[in-house]
Amino acid sequence: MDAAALEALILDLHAIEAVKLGSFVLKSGITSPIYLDLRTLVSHPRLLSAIALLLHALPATHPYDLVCGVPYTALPIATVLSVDRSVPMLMRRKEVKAHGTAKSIEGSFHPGDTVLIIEDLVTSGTSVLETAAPLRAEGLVVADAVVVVDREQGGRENLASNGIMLHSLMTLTEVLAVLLKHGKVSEEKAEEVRLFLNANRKVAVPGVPVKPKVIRKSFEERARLATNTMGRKLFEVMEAKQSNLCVAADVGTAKELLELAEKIGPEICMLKTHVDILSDFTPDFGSKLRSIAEKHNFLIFEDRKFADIGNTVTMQYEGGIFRILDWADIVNAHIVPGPGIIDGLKLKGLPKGRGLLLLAEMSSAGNLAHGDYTAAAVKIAEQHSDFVIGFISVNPASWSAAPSSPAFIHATPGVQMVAGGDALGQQYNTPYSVINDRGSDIIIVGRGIIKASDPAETAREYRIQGWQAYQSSLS
Ligand code: S5P
Repeated sequence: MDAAALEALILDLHAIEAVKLGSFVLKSGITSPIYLDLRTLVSHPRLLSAIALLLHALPATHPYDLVCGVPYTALPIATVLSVDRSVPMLMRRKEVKAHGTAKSIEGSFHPGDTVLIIEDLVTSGTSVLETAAPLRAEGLVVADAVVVVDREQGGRENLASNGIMLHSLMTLTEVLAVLLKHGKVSEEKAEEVRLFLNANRKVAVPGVPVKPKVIRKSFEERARLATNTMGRKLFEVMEAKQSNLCVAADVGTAKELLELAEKIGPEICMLKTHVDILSDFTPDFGSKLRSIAEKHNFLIFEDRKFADIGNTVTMQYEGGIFRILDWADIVNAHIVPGPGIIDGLKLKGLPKGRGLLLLAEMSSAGNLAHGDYTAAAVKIAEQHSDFVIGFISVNPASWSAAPSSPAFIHATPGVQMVAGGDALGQQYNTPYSVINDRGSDIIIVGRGIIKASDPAETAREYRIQGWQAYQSSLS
């Protein structure tokens, strides 16, 4: 497509409000200055048809027998292309029916046929991979994907490392340049979008060599240095499952939490709970969760954030309706009350082989946990290394007083594939940056996974990225 045609197409997309600039809260809670929504194309048949034909004209590396749109937005685009160019189509079901034939791919094909994947937008490439997986499972060949807009957030590299070449009609940078040229966006807003894009460029590039800022010992070596049994076990689980992913299971009911744990269990080293947000909590919750944890070999971290005097926390840890001590392998505490809080928790937890994480930093904007406060957390941890296994950290590479023992583990919340923040002060960094630039060990991911359309597949993506980042930082 020549420059004039591309310009006209971008202006058409802007005119039908498929490209919007402002401040948008995405499903995962993140705030983005730009929003692309190509679902609106179905109301504009001429544009829809033009786009389908342009996608067909993109040069695929392999000749293809079939096309398959990524559900749902790309389905009409794929359908128009299929009908207009007489290429048979396949449909991938997003929800596989439990009854009937339970097929995830609809349509006729022969194993060995090549399929072109059609998509509206590519960010990290996850949704293209979600469609490629069941096609490949049927013996089909997937070598190329065509997309209307490449958001340039790692999708191209991510797909390439999975054997799929991405071909796009336009990139987000091109969209921005055309809108700026025609006065559809202010220079100020354009700069905001550029900053957002730059912050997210390093997203999702498994397989691509990265240069880490932090070099560390392996989890295996560190397991041998651990003085607390739960700390050692955590390192061992991470090695065994090749996972440094902890999922924050912030769902409203125990029923949902247990279902989620069962689904994502194979991908995680640890499941983080907030038991006090479960509306249907019953005393058997702990034993149910423990049996899932044993089955999938992950640890349970109750994010209770104890913050009271030693005597009170002993009761909060052991008693009440939640009886956290009975089922949580790991809990965490603020150090605001001073070392007495550690003594209290240790009194109950150590005889049961439990471990404690100290909140040395926080991920929320404007929090007060930095500098001397973080240094104090390190000091307290070192004085209680029999029970304290590590920290909730955000940027441990920047600490002036780093812990002397590599046995301490760093777990970091505020992680999504796209950097940014939510409307209530949460701040996100990417798995790459958390592990490689900031020197953490474990990524804690909540809404990035639990709000995804396929939490299990998304957890797998985060696990792979987190683990590859770790591997590239080994000494
Ligand atoms: O500083 C912190 C400490 C914690 S433990 N910031 C956090 O966000 N957390 C927790 O991590 C928070 O309570 C939530 O359960 C999770 C982040 O969830 P997300 O949905 O923003 O990924």
